Parts: sequence; structure tokens; C-alpha cells
Amino acid sequence: MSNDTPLVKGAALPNIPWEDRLDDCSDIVWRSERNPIIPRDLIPRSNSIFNSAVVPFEGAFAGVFRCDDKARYMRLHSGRSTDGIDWQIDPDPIRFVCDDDEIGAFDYGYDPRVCWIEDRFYVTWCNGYHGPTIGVAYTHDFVTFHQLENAFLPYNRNGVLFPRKIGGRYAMLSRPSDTGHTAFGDIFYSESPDLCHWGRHRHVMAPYGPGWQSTKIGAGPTPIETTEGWLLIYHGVLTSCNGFVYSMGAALLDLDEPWKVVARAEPYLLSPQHLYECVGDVPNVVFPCAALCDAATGRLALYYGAADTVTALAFARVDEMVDWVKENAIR
Ligand code: BMA
Repeated sequence: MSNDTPLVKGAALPNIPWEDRLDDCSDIVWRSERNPIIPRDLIPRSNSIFNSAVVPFEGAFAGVFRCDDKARYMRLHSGRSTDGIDWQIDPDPIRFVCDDDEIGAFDYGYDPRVCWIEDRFYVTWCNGYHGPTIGVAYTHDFVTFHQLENAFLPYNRNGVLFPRKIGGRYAMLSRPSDTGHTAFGDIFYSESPDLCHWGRHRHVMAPYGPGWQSTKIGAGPTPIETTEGWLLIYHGVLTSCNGFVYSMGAALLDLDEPWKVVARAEPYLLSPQHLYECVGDVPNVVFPCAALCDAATGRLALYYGAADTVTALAFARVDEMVDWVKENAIR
């Protein structure tokens, strides 16, 4: 890599959460000492708060959180934070403004992602409309959220927008699935001129090998634009004799044709190993949904759901992760 070319394209964000890697750790991704940063009961009626997305907002941070309530309804809540670690989450779910009652009154919402494109924040989530599909909304202020058309027919999950148009069109990754605890799943790429009509679907990646990503895979945080390609952090699932195990991995996608995989790492980056990742409502789940990136230093703060119960934070450096993906790529 040349020193005069910044690896990450994006804004400097010197105030994102950060902890240096401990001397005895050689991992590419390391956990916050403060984990889990969001407990399951941060708001009065929550059973669990996990698989949530945060972004820089007005010099601080905002986000959309998956809060399952004590009746076990899956809801989306808005939240704010000055430091990205201590969060104030609205105790009431987001009430989306939608012109069309048919799609506006959805059954459930979960696993949100948030992405800044051009002049506003877009939210995508797994939206209950005759089964799971990809809901889309936008907000300027994290107070009022305008819901748009669902992107795809059911059944689909893990809809993740790219942070800019590619080839003049909006771009999204998603994972077609089924009504239940889907035992399959590839990542696909789709394009749209208007965020309403989606097409030109392209296959990106299938599950791989007998290991951590052998059953299904799904995109995680908004892809990070680097000079080496889009850095995609994703989850992969292994079916063990005791159920699914969700881990985190990474790949590089072509900048202009992101359905083309430049490199995909064979080992995982993070797998459920700490107690809060192994024990909870669904054991053995590490589920990344957001990354704050300081383009000036390449520091990355990664937010992930742990055991479908709490929200945790981990750190990495984009340059190290890009090199690691290339060095450990499936050949
Ligand atoms: C997936 C989604 C995620 C969840 C995971 C593990 O199908 O429901 O929200 O974290 O299962 O239960």
C-alpha cells in the first residue's frame, strides 16, 4: 500500500469509541473491555437489545436499535449517544410515517442497518410483511422516519445498502431466505434507480466449506470503501450438533462491480467465545450490524449483537483487516 493514498474513503471521525489492542492479543478484531456495552434491560420494557446499527450524527452518534419487548415483539427504537458507548434509547418504538397503510402497518422489525447516502440516513431492516422482507425508510433527524416501499418480495433478510450510488444506481446486498430459521443463504447484489424498484440481481457469495460459514451468510455493516475494494464484514453460520453458531468474517468486493469478490478470508474474525456471546436467549451468536470508521486513522468500532440478548463493541484497523483478508483469502 502506498503511504500517500488513504486506504479508507470517508470522513475523519476522531471521536469514535476506541481502545488499543492489548499487548497479549494478536487478533485482527478485539473486544471492548466494557462489553457488553448495552445491557438487555436498558429500557424498561425490553427483554433484549441487540443486532443494532449506529452512525455518526451531529458531532455525536445516533442509531436504530432492535429491542425485543417483554411480550417478545421485535421492535425498532431510535437512540442517541455522545460517546458511542452510553446510549439513550427511546423507550417507545419508532412509528414510521408511511403513505401506504398496506406496508406501513408491519408485523415486526428487526436487525436494522443505517446508512448515510447523499443527504439523509436510510434504514433497512427485516420487515414482517407476510413473512420477512427488507423494509426501507429514511430520516434526517432520528425523530421522524419515513417508510418507503419494501425493497423485495418476501422472503429476504439482511438488506444492507452501499453508502453511495454505484454505476449511477443505489445498491443493496441482501440474503433471500424462507419463513423460518433458514438453513441456507447466499448474499446477492441488487440495484435501483429510485430505492423503490430493484433489479439487476447478481450473486455475490455462497456459504463456504465445512466450517464457520458453511450453512448461510449475510451482510453486516454498511460496506466500507477502501482503495482495495469494498470491505464487507458479514456473518456466517455453522450448524453444530447443538444448533447454529454465528461468527463474523470479512471479504473485499470489487469497487465498480461489487458482486465480484476480490478476496474472501477463510478464517473467521470473531466467533462466540465470551460468556455474553455464548449465553443468552440464543446461545453462540456474534451478529455485526454497524461499523464506525475514522478514515484518517483507519480505526474501526464494530457493533454486534451477542447471543440475541445484548449489544457489544469490538475494534479493528481497516488496513490490517484488508491485508488479513488478502493474506487469508480462499484460493
Ligand atoms: C437470525 C436472525 C437474527 C438472529 C439470528 C440468531 O435468523 O433472527 O436476528 O440474531 O438468527 O438467532
